[in-house]
Amino acid sequence: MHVDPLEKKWMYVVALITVVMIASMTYAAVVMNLHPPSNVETIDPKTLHLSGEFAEDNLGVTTNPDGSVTVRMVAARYAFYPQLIEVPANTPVKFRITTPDVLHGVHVPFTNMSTMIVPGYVSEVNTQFSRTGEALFLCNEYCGLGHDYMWSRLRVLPAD
Ligand SMILES: [Cu+2]
Repeated sequence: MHVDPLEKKWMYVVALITVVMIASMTYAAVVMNLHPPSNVETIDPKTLHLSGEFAEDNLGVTTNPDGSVTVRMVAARYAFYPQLIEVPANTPVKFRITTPDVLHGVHVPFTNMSTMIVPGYVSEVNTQFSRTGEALFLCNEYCGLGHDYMWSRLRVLPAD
């Protein structure tokens, strides 16, 4: 089979790009331990606000016996509840977020805190914030007409 030399060159370029991409993904997964959040835990979106972990009284920041922090939140059109989260810096933080209505997302700019929030599932993200100060907690999945106004605040306080 005849392959044009120019075409052959581009085949090598494409093969090289593919190898570089697969190598960088493998490096990120194995060496840097970067994985997409993958927590398969289901919840009934129709009743989550009535009782259990995501009832209104249980939302917010809880300090665990080992000093780490768990944050429980509900994302609903068009806000995150609670509206202000205060967490200590340099402390492991576990976010547990769910939604009673449609697909949402959450993203805190300049950090690795980012996940999708899918109805029927509990999204869980483990992270840690090193910089103190205030950041925005933004919805990054289009969820309806009020999506642009869907955000709350995250305040990172000095650890002591
Ligand atoms: Cu949204």
